[in-house]
Amino acid sequence: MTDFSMSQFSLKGKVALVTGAVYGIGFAIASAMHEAGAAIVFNAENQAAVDRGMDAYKEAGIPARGYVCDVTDEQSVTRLVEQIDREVGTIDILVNNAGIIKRIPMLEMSADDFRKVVDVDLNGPFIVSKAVLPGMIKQGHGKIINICSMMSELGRETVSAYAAAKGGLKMLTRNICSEYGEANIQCNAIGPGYIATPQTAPLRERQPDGSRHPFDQFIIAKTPAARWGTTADLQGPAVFLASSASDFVNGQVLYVDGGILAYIGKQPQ
Ligand code: NAP
Ligand code: GCO
Repeated sequence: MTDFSMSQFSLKGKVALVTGAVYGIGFAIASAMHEAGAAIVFNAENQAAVDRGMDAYKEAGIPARGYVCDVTDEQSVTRLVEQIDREVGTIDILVNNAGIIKRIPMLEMSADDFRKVVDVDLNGPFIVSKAVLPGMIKQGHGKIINICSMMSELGRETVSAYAAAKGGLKMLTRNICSEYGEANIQCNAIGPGYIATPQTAPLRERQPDGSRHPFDQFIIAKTPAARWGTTADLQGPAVFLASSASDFVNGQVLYVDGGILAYIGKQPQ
């Protein structure tokens, strides 16, 4: 007789902070965690973005709380965590979702642009994790989920800063696991493939003649599933990594990529 129960996937009674979860992948993950029983809190850089998010969660019937906070601003993040602790409770689940990308050939990219991408995509997760960990350690458990990328494993033209940051985020994931696993903290990552969100919209734009964007065709050929991912494809994996069903999973990157990393790519017809 097994002790297994589907309740292992429940997030009931948990507080989940999803950074930058106004729309896109973060909003989808927050929605799934709500469905699994978690109380949802999110942040955005400004009040207008928070308001947009609150409208979206209200329309979805999700009682989320939104806070203004730039993940790169350590003092603002400290205030955010203190405010959530007072108003909602200790954060049990952190999803480091907020991120940016700048697609610029390296030789044309300024050091300032490089720093901005690394600041949001790598320093941000460090800053927020550092602020959230003490509460998790005090309560004896915590889940951190970093949103990595295909670029945690692969490079491509024009995304040097993003790839460097997402590669670093994979190693930050492993290091948080290493330092705090004994405190019953599980830190894992999700590595989405190519997902249809505003961030990848430029790569999917129809051409003037109505044909598919060359990069769109490229990704279809590189993906065994022969499609772009949707934010819904990430919801189950996120709930799994946030739940007690994954308590012995630590330091891992779960690639949700339709098989891209396993596939050499469809040969041209
Ligand atoms: P997105 O549509 O661009 O959304 C990113 C969110 O992060 C936006 O709400 C953005 O706010 C917010 N954000 C940016 N900088 C911030 C900061 N300093 N502080 C707080 N919030 C900030 O991106 P997405 O496609 O949903 O991707 C979400 C995450 O998944 C990112 O980390 C991305 O790198 C990663 N990812 C995406 C894909 C994909 O194919 N889409 C694949 C792999 C990984 P604003 O709207 O105000 O800019
Ligand atoms: C790009 C894309 C990718 C995706 C994602 C893939 O320009 O190559 O934006 O970086 O956002 O990270 O996993």
